[in-house]
Amino acid sequence: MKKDVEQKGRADTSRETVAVKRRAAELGFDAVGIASLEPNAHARELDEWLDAGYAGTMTYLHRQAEKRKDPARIMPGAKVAVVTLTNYFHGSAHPGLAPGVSPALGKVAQYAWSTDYHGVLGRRLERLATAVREIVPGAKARCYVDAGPLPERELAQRAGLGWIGKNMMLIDPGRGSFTFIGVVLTDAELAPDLPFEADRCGTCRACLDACPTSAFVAPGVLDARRCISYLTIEHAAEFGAAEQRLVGEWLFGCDVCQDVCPWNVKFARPTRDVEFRVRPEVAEPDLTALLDGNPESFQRRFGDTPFERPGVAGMRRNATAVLANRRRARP
Ligand code: B12
Ligand code: SF4
Ligand code: SF4
Repeated sequence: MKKDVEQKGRADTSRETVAVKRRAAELGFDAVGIASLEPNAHARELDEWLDAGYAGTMTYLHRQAEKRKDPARIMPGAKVAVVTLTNYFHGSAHPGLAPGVSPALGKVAQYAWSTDYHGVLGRRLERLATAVREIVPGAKARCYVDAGPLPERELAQRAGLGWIGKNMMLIDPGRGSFTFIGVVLTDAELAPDLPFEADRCGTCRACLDACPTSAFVAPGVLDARRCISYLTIEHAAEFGAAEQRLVGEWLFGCDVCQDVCPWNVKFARPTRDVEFRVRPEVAEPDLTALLDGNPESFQRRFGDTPFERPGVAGMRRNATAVLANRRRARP
């Protein structure tokens, strides 16, 4: 009798798991997997990374460390993470920025070329959480995208969605790494997938060699203080002279360690997701307009875009740096 109940439990679990995954596909997620929530096997790497000071001014990473190391503590009673990937690749990079075409335009990382993904994915994940509650009556479900104390890449690897490359990105073998990760934590008994154990980087080291600021201190170890993405988005202060030079041509974020990755070159395909349609005013913004630093016009133009994170002062700092670097580079 007990065996029957156990077997029925397993059958229901897999039926419910299939239903949740099907709903994720209907909602527009490109890939979905289920991760178990045992303590993070790479907790030591996180401690070493934080102790080395590589997080710079991102002090929230220190505060969140204990939960990141033990994701079951994030939501009381949570048993699994439903982990999703959403492709944001837009294909050919920066058409307007060919040399000499328009010196007044800024270079922006692809993930920021459209409306802020936190809002778009947040709404989709809310719908997925509602679906989990419907499919497993009585279940609790909470969603996270980028903002919570979750080890998102680690959970995606555990959910079988890809491996963590030498550039630290989660790489899906069929799509590359230009993807957002979004997570629903739940106490529903869904069946975990097998982790993605293979490391498909092999002997390649293209990302490590291409990084314009030599920000990788070792494969898979990034000193964020030298990373252009950190400097232009997260760094909470004005630039010193050395920092200003490090950002080079990049106004916001950086894609170099992804652009050179053979898994992106071969497998990344442009998204057809209408909610991630390219907005020219964020994909290639006018640098001189950012210099004026007017909070009202900034809010009107960029209030619903990723530029909100550094804000009007941060974007003015970045634009000043790019223009200074261009002046220096002129013969
Ligand atoms: C802080 C942060 C940053 C910082 C620090 C980046 C870094 N490499 O740590 C800065 C501002 C520099 C940054 C930049 C970018 N970021 Co960011 N960032 C985050 C954030 C909020 C936390 C990451 C973190 O905890 N870093 C600390 C390090 C130590 O932890 P970790 O990256 O999780 O690494 C773990 C694993 O590597 C594991 N580990 C170590 N060794 C091994 C070995 C094996 C075999 C395995 C399995 C695991 C493993 O241990 C580590 C600790 O748990 C996450 C969202 C989140 N909540 O996770 C987004 C996130 C990682 N960022 C993202 C993106 C898109 C970017 C950029 C591409 C944006 C851009 N174009 O400018 C760049 C990429 C730079 C790069 N090469 O990493 C995406 C990545 C999606 C993906 N497919 O991987 C995330 C997941 C946000 C999201 N929800 O989509 N980011
Ligand atoms: S995002 Fe740019 S600066 Fe940062 S590690 Fe990658 S290539 Fe280097
Ligand atoms: S560029 Fe090469 S080493 Fe770097 S993440 Fe891609 S496959 Fe791995």
